[in-house]
Amino acid sequence: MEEDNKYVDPESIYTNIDDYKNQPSVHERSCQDTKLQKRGYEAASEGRQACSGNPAAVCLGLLCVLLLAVIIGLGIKHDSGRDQLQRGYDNMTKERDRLLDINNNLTLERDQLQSSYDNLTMERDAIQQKLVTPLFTVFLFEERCFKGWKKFGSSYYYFSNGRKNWAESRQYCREMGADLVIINSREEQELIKEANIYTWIGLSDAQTEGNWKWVDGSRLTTVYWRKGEPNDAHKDEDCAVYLNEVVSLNTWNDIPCSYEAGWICEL
Ligand code: MAN
Ligand code: CA
Repeated sequence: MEEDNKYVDPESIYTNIDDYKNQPSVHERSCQDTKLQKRGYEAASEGRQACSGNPAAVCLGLLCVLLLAVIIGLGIKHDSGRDQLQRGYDNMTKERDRLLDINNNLTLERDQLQSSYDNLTMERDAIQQKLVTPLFTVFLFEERCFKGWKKFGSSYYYFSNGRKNWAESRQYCREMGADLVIINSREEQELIKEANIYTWIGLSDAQTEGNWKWVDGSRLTTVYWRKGEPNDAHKDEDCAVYLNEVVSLNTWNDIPCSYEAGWICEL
């Protein structure tokens, strides 16, 4: 029975008005209750209900914890995403460097190949010049021999049938890989006796009057002018012909280059 009376209405403990006036607010009382609870007061059960039973505070606390968890979670996620990006970036950088290396190697190989190719081309050209060209030239010589070319010494000679002016005659020879005949020996001078009466030779002073030069630019070594020639008659005789009508070996005359005559090519 006494057990039941242990609970005392908190307000009944204030015995006078001052005490009543000084009575704590509801909250203060609630905390007093807590204190009482701590002291093992029997009203602990009610006090517990009043303090821990504040749902707003609990919810706020829980919300804070949840928010904290979310923030930490997001932070971790953000960190892992950033790490992933960093790893991706690192991998890309490595891959780029690897590709740059490959590119450099390929460039080097290409340059080496180009260099080898250039060298081979040069070697081929050298071999061609040493071997193929002379063979081809000999073949052409043989062909030409059949068509009126005559071998004498180390040269081949072509005696024309038709007539052309000096420039056209020379052009004909050049198209055959030859040029108008250059006479620099008595033997050559004698050989040409077989030619037609008027035959162009590769001698001209068209560039500078009186300065006779062979078509290869060389000066005269042996001279076989007719007596009184060259006389540049009418001031327009700049090309030399071989005049085959005379018995003498001195057969050259200068005449206008526009005349038409036979010609001799030498190769
Ligand atoms: C004569 C001489 C030569 C000249 C010819 C031109 O034969 O005067 O020197 O070249 O005429 O036809
Ligand atoms: Ca003359």
